[in-house]
Amino acid sequence: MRDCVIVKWGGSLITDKESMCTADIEIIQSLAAVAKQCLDEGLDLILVHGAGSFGHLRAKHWRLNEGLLRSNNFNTQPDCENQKQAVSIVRNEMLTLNHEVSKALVELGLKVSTKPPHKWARNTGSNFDGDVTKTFYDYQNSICITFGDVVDCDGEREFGILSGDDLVVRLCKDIPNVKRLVFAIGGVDGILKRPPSIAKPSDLIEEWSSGMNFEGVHNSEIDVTGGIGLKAIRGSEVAQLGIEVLIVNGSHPERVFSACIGENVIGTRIIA
Ligand code: IP8
Repeated sequence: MRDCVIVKWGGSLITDKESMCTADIEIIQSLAAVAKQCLDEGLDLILVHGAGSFGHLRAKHWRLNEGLLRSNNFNTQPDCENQKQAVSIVRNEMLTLNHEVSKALVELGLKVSTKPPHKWARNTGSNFDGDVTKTFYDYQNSICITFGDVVDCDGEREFGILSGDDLVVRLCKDIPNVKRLVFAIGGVDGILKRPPSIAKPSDLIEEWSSGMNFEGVHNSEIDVTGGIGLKAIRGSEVAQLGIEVLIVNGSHPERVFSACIGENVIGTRIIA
């Protein structure tokens, strides 16, 4: 059996986070080329991508991460009047971003198979409900892609945000031949000792385990999910399964490739 690598392309890496629904096509194409190189190396690859400016901005405005809020006065938007409309708009925005991702892979001659979470998953957190093995039945024949999404939830919440960082944990648990998990993030080389704005190269934490302090970027004005902190926590859950976990700067595609094939690379390795 071939080794499988789960790769998460961060939303802030593949989109311009400040500007609503703007994909960074150049980065997406460079990462797609890395995906092809990985297949050429004989790896199976499952791709998970974040939302960036395609999901977070509107999800934040409508507080979709809190579920249905019956007694709240929201400022309406020209194209959206209530939370339920926002749910379907964000789902469509995610499909639009996914289309850009899929297109870049297909243009390189790769076969892709997209699994939008709102069609197969329920509830949030890495323990969400959904049959991963059945849904990803074809991961050895094509690049299966999934992404952070708004999913239906039980009870009065009705809906919530399932982050790509939660999806990767379940993929690592349920797909039998996963060898490593690679987070390709935007703007930083990995987990840093000091805030990214003042950090020097020597502030990169090369090996991180839970309990170690760090300063991360989590723009809570924009993000409805957990930024680097959530990646660190989820990464350490995965490391405990005996799977290698790396966080690398996705603006350097060659680092993403090295991480995927298990070479030494600039970045943070998460250990159990
Ligand atoms: O960027 C968030 O997914 P993430 C999904 O992987 C939405 O945390 C719709 C905001």
